[in-house]
Amino acid sequence: MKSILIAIIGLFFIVGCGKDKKGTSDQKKEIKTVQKVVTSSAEESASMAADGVVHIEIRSDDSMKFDVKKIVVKAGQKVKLTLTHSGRLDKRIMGHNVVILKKGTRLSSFASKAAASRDNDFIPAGTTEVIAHTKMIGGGETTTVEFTAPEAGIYDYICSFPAHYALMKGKFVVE
Ligand SMILES: [Cu+2]
Repeated sequence: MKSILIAIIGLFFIVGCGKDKKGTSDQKKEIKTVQKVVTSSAEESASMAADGVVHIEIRSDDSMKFDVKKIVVKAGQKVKLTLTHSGRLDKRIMGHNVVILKKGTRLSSFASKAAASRDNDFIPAGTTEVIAHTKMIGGGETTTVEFTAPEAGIYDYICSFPAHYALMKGKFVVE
């Protein structure tokens, strides 16, 4: 599964490179970065602050990826999740958010409902499938959401911008 994912992302990256005229050394550097993100799937960035709130930082840019693929917290813990978009593209073109979904939610069906909800920041109106979500942001923006971690289990998180969830997803693990 992991090797397939690397292949897909690799392909995506090569296609992306073909479009611009960056130098070879630049390309090499970026490829390395992408591989690092994919191979370190256990990566997480949860740190406990003095106030007992767990701070999680997820970064994204103009490519469709999160730098964090797995987050581990404790049940009932207060979580402060910050998403940064360090790219340059507008949120109408390359918008990102983080949506943590309840257990049992089918990613493909949720994603298609979200894609049809442009008016509502790509969150289906009245949905009962979302535990927490940030707002949708574009390049240069940062957003934060605070919530309480649900009961123990493994939850999916995605970016709900149309078609992004195929690459922009991870596991939110509650112990
Ligand atoms: Cu996105």
